Amino acid sequence: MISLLDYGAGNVRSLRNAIHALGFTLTEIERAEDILKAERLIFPGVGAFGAAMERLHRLGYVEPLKAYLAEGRPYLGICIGLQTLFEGSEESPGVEGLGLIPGRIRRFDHEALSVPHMGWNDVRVERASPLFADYAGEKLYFVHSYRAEPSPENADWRLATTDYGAPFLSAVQKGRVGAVQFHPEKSGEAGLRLLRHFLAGEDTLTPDLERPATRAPTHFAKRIIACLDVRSNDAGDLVVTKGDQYDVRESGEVRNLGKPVELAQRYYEEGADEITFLNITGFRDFPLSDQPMLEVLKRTSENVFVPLTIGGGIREFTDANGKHYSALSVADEYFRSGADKISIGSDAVYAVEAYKARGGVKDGSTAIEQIAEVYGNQAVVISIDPRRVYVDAPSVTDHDTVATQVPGPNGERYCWFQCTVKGGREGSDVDVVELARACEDLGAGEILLNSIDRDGTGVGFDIELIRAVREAVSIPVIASSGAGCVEHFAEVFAATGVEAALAAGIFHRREVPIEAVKTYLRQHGVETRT
Ligand code: 1PR
Repeated sequence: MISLLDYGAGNVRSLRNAIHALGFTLTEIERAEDILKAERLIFPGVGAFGAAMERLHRLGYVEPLKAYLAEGRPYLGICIGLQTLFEGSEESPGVEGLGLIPGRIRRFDHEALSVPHMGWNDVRVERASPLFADYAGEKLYFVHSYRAEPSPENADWRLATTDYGAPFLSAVQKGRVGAVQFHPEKSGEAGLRLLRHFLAGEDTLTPDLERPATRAPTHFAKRIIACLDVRSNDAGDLVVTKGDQYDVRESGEVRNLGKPVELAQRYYEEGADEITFLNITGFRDFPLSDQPMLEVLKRTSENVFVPLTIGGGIREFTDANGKHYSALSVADEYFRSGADKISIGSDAVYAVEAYKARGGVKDGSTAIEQIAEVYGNQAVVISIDPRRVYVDAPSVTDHDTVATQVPGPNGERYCWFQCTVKGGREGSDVDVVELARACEDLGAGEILLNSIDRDGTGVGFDIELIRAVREAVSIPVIASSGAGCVEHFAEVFAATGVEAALAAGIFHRREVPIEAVKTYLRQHGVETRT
């Protein structure tokens, strides 16, 4: 009997799906007494350390969980499920953890590194464990801003380490109690194999499973993301579409490049590191009444075991009957349907306009703050739709300008990047640099940086735009819009240092396979997941 400790704070649908896909059945921990009845317990902690501990206390789970762990019964913690085994965390000062492992969790150095550590990295397995019995060095998916450091006090727990700046504990195990910092349910086939070992009961450390300790450094990969812009066509079918500079119609018809669930499955099999769905008419249709889109997400998450992001329409809303929905409740529904991250477009611009008007003060009122508080910063992506505004000189505008190599229509040598809303239909007085900075301050975990000028053109990413944003924030940045060939990916990574690059048209039209992008990048010294 496998029991899942889900305290209702995030998306554990993907873990449930992975367990079902592996042919196992699950029971849910519904009350404190269920914990000591469990035969094998999985705790996929999500969100912040303090919030997780607070919920465990509120539900009366802390004492039975400590008792279960003290008896050394089979346990697999994931992410926060690893961190809560320690005494405490810098993330939530004053909050006690379960205290099974000595030491405290600390934040990554965000001065030196892009934080969260979000993406695919290797693990260095340092002891023999059935969990890693057939691990062949594949990269696994991590997303976290805090980590446990290896120390003499926790040496007897140390199972695997990973380098990000310095080494951190990516897996711990003592007896039958183990935990991993990465997400096996989001780590493709390699993650599923590891999960299967735990589910099948092969969890005791056995001395005959010798694994030579390796000292090789691990390497964090650049991510390649496939993006599906989704909307209803005029016949009412949900289709993947693709625009040129955001115009998705051709001869009056919405372009139809395929069915969302099938395309997402194809990209998973072809090696996409992540898949993003953008509900591009979400700004006008209320997403919670858009059941087909939620269905797409549910069906995709049953068989796709890499991170899924969904955007479009995340904002507060009052329906025709006067019922009010918060942005958080819209996000809740997306997470419940299988999203790992949500992306906010138009509403982020409105939030930053209000934040500027308040003099850059956070008051907890924005969707970014509210969703990040519950689901963690890493779950909140800001999708920016900027457009170039050319000027003759920096002095004519208050906005951050760049000296451009791509002059304007009248030969202008400077431009700023204006944020837009409603899929580029309306401009704002916020530029990309101030938007990115403000959203980072409000608690966003990642920036998805589109470009209306480059979208669908295939002429390459807008390096000047991407560099300006990459330099302004320390959260990960995804370069998007304009990819036309493999060389464009190498160029954007080399010139800007972004963590990920996204494309749509060339993948949908099968002009460039994802694997060709990765092979080319590896040949040019860029680390990717194979
Ligand atoms: O404003 O929170 O409701 O979110 C709406 C979302 O829909 C935003 O993330 C916005 O970027 C997106 N969106 C709105 N209208 C369009 C459109 O195309 N008419 N699509 C749109 C944005 C940009 C990327 C595209 C890349 C790569 N599409 O998603 O995939 O540009 O394309 P390429 O590789 O073919 O060049 P809200």
